[in-house]
Amino acid sequence: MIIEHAEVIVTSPGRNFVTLKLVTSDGVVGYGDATLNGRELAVVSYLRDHLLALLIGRDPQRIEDTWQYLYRGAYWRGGPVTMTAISAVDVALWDIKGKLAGLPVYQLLGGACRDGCLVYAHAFGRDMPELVASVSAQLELGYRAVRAQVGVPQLAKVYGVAVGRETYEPATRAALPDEELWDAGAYLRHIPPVFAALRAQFGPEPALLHDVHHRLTGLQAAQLGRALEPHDLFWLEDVTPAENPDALRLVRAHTITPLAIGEVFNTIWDCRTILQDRLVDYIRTSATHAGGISHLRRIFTLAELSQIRSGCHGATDISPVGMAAALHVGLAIPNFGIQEHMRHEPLVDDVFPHAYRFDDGRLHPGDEPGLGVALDEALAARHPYVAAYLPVNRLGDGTMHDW
Ligand code: CS2
Ligand code: MG
Repeated sequence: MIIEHAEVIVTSPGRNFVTLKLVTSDGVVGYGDATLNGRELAVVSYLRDHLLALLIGRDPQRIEDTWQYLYRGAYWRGGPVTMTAISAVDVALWDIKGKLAGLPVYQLLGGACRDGCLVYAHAFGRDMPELVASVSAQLELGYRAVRAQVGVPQLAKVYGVAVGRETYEPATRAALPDEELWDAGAYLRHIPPVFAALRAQFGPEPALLHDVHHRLTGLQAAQLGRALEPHDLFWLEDVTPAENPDALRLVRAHTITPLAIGEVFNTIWDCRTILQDRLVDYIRTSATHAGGISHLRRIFTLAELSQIRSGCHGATDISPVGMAAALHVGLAIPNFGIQEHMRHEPLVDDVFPHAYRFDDGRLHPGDEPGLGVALDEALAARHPYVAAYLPVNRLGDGTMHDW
């Protein structure tokens, strides 16, 4: 049996998704998520112009060899575009292997270590009343963990808070990125009372998370972590830009607030220092951007040595294929922590019918052979790609900052 057909399907049911489809000579189909928010077409080209021809004729069951062939064979290695493309190939091959075995992928990974994967939902509000209502709504849906993002009075727009729409979708369909303004001082003054109010409202039970989204210096993050300690957050995410582990070292030295980082990491080598030096409590790498299922397992195994748990990225720009891959890994590893579950719009679920199900605050990947996700190609074709960019962030004096 060989890989006989390979194609990249780009669709935009409300937001852009890139999906790799592999078909074996026996007609078995495998899907991989190749979505890189704001830079989708770079991955499409990497796959279509450089990788697909290399896959035709290969044995689809040689997953690791294919991973190594594509990773070491490129010479130029790592980074989001290359690794998202390789991740999609890896996930599609695991999908095929599960279908060939008649087993869900998690069974191929050693079977379930838990009944389901604890997930966290997104809540946001421009102000406290809206945020409280949003957190309540997620708790009423059955979530036991909720990420809370809130507007900052001095800032017109802030990460994680939708303005003028029901759901938050950071990538805007426009010819140029949206520009946002950032004021760390205003943010640092505003956030601790917000979580004091959330704890007063909801008590100690719900797991509350917050995403700083790469914007603080080490010292600012240490100040925030320490100020939030009385409110017992499940985690504070991306407190500093992920590429600087020394900033995290400073944060670690000053606060016991749990830290999570890694959604922008693309290989185990990106994660190595922060895992070996225990600079975080959760690692957020995803199957879509960090080397697929094969590599995600390696990252979580290294994390396990430092008692660090998984906290996979699961925003709406991780497609249902990528979400399913994360859930199969999450069900099968001993050091699962939590899975982000930013729900897709119904139309996305129609384009990507899937077996994973929400129940009692957890997601289970289902027991269909492979990943348990399909792609309705006719419906996908009705929603062509639309150029979209993630916002950029500037300080008050115009200086570019991390978004
Ligand atoms: C965020 C994402 O979900 C998260 O934790 O960091 O919304 C992130 O901004 C997007 O995935 C970027 O495409
Ligand atoms: Mg994040």
